[in-house]
Amino acid sequence: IAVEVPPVAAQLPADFLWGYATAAYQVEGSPEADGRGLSIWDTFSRDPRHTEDGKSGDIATDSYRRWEEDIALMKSYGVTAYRFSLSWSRIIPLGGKDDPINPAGIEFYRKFMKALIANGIEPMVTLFHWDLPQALQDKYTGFCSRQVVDDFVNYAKVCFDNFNDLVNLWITINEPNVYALMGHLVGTQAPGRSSNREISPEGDSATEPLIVGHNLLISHGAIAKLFREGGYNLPGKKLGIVINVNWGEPYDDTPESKEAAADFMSASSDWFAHPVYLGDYSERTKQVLGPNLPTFTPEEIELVKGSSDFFGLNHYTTYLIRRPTAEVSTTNMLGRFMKGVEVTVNYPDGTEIGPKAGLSWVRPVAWGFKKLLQYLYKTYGKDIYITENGVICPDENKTPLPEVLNDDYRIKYFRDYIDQIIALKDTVPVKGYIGWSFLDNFEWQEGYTARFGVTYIDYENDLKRIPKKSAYYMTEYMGKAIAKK
Ligand code: GBH
Repeated sequence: IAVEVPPVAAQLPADFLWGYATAAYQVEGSPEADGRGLSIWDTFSRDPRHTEDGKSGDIATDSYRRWEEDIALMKSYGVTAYRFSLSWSRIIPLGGKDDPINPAGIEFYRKFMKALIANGIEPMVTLFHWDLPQALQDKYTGFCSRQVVDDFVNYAKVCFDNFNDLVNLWITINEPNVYALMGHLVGTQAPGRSSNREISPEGDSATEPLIVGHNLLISHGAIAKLFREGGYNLPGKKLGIVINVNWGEPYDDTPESKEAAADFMSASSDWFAHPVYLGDYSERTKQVLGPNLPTFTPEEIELVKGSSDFFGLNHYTTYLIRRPTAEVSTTNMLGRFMKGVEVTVNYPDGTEIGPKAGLSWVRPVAWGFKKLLQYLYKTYGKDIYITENGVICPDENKTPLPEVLNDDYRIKYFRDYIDQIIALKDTVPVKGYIGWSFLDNFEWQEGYTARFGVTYIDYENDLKRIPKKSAYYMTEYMGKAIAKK
């Protein structure tokens, strides 16, 4: 595929990290290979009612077996980093601190990381991207219980002991806010607990997401303490958390909409970022999330405060925020969660905030990204890594080969978003940009029907990897935009 990239000056620093992300359960497959234990995503997605196409991640993109081919492809893209996650139940099949370690799991990830490094690609490693060992869910309801903290810290220690010589950038948790809400309020992601669901309601969604969030925060704090006090925090190494934050723009100029938007931001970023960067839940978060929000002890406030070396940001889109009205009913994850916040994509005059994409929640709105970056730096004062950003083209799933490879819509999205980073380069320190995703993959509740990759996966033809036009474009564009070493 031929791409035309306009001339661009090298404006990003030579050490700017650039690459793509995936997560273990979304790409690996081979759920039973080499002693791996089951995770809550195996259990959840093997029930065909839980995914759009009725399929599980049993095969995914088969990356557990095709890792050499994947690394070669990545190298051809010219990336300097790859963000991926470790499968907890490959490393400790039953998950707990007294359970045996699986040497084959460790061996796999070591050879994988060594191969990345040998190809000039920096591993950016997430410990937990949602695939909790099923045994821990069964034993004490997973993150609903405080017991998870010791098991999570033990798993982190096993990872630090075995991989720290190969890893400079550690991420503890991917999107704790999404895990808590989708798994324990909406119930459309594992462990699928929701008292709001019509089919088999489980748990108490008024309290559980908040308890899960709390236990995730304490786990993160305890892991950061281990990292720093256990001698792992050597020069050049960093550890942080990744939060999913969309920008909430006031729907109109009224004070009500402005307050609603501030509430939205508070419950999306402050909920996790305030304890981590500033200490404790913010007053506004306490108000918006209400009396079910657990309280930290003074020791826990200190444990969690300052526990992330950077702000890891997964960002996809922007919403318009107003106070609720009778005629609009909110289906959005956060809108369901917060009283007094209505999430919409239509302005008062009916025009839309951005063009439709291949999934309803992910409209491109690059100016919202710019406002968000300014807001996050002003509020939390940390270096930012973009750890996920991406989109699906309209009807991408219904478009056949070879037209599907012409993903100009994705190219425009990436360009517009990266251009915001360049525009802010002297005022907001963004240290890296990781696109979602390297490959089309198992998109959780959407199954294989939502294709976020710069690489097309031909599910009908032995999972063949075919670079989309965006892959070629990004290689050219980032190759020019990042200064040479
Ligand atoms: C990320 O989540 C994940 O980290 C990644 O694994 C995933 O593949 C990728 O993005 C693409 O989805 O019910 O209308 O509120 C993104 C955060 C939050 C986006 C939940 C979809 C549900 C839409 N997700 N949200 S709604």
